[in-house]
Amino acid sequence: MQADTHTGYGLAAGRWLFTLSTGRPGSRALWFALLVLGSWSAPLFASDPARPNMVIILSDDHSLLDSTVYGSKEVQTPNMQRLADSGMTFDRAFVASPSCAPNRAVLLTGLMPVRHGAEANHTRPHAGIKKLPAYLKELGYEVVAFGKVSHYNYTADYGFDYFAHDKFHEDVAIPEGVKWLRARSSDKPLCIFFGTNWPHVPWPATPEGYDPARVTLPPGHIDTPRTREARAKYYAAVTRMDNDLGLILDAARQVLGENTFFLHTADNGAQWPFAKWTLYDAGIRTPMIAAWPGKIKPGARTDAMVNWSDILPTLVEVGGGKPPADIDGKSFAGVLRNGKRKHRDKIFATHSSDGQYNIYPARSLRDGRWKYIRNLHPEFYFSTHVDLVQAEGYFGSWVDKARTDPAAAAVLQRYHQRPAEELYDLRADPNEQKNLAADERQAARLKAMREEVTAWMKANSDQGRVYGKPRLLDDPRRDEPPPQAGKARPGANPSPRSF
Ligand SMILES: [Ca+2]
Repeated sequence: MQADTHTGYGLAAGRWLFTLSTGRPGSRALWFALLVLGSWSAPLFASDPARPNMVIILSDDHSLLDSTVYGSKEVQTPNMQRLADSGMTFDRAFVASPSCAPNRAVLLTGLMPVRHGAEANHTRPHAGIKKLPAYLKELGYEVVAFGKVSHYNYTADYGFDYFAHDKFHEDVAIPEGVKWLRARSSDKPLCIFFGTNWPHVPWPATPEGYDPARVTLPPGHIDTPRTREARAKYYAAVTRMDNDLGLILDAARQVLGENTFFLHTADNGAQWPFAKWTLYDAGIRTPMIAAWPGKIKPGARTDAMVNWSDILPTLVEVGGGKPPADIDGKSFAGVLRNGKRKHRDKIFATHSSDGQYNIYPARSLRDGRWKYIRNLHPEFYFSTHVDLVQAEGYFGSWVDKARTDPAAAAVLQRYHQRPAEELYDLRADPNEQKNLAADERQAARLKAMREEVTAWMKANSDQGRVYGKPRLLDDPRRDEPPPQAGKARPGANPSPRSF
């Protein structure tokens, strides 16, 4: 990318307006400036008559810290870095739910899971909800998808003009999508989604150049040789994602030209303990980079808090439309356009379940500093594919080490058994290791955040529904994997613990 050679349109126009408005108060120049400013508010980028092409790139199960853009010195992500260098990096972007299907449905409906209905992983949203492709088609766009954009078999429900290669780890999706793009002849504005399945498991069979001895494990993990080997393979998977991103960026810039809006983000955190399927930041805080040569200042960084539900209305506004008012998402185009520093004060997130592997409903509220998590059923035993399938081959080494190592045993205990409430000071404890819910000094804060989550659930008719048959802490068979991969079904709905 060569965006650094372009003058930011917003910056240039801003300087121009500043120059005009430095006339004496009441001067004609000032009034003219105000008039122009007023006319700028809608539609966005009104001075650019063309609807930009849009390229949306989704990675799968990628935790934010595992990229150079967010500070990693170990994982190589040069293509994320060059996209970030040419656009705006979001330091506080969040998914609405930390697993694939619920959160991808948030992207494609602008609604939170409790409203779109795909609360459990591997489920589809309610029929009849207007989807993202429909909004963009109304604006004249051709809307296509390659790879994992919604959730495998449900892609057809979303109304893309064309989609292909949406099966599990159908890794030809990205090169095939690039080939399609290079062969395209339509002059319609294009919104193309690319969903790489990397770095979702199964990770590559070898570390592909990463040295297991040199990886850094996240705080709160158990250090074993098998964990290090798996971590290095995960890094290899991240770099495969980054390679896919590079293919897309190169082709899109060549084929679609300068007036192209790019957005790259990940659907949820990586498949590690305390990440995917959890409401810790490793599960919900997600990489997000937007670039638009000449429109978004290169190398910008923002701490405005945004949520995945905000992407749909943002794309509608970038495409020249009016963002819908009856959804949960709110357009953050103003953050892109002029560096507006704030977007949301609070981020709510929800998690329900994943087949018979994980049935653990939880809700969270996060502001700029504090995180409150409510585990609706602390009597449930927390499990996921990580411990029940062990396909990546390291969790057994955690169990082995916990037999003789009290610190490792404490990690396992924290993994499987969670308290009713958790409260973290993210400024002092960004890795959410010290639960302050029992700290008397935080009693008022805990009460306020508890009440806010209760009110949010009530306002959204959120019943805290349990999907599937939970594993209970006192069940001696709780560690047995399900006989087969199960689809989530509505089960008996025990009352969530009340507050
Ligand atoms: Ca995912």
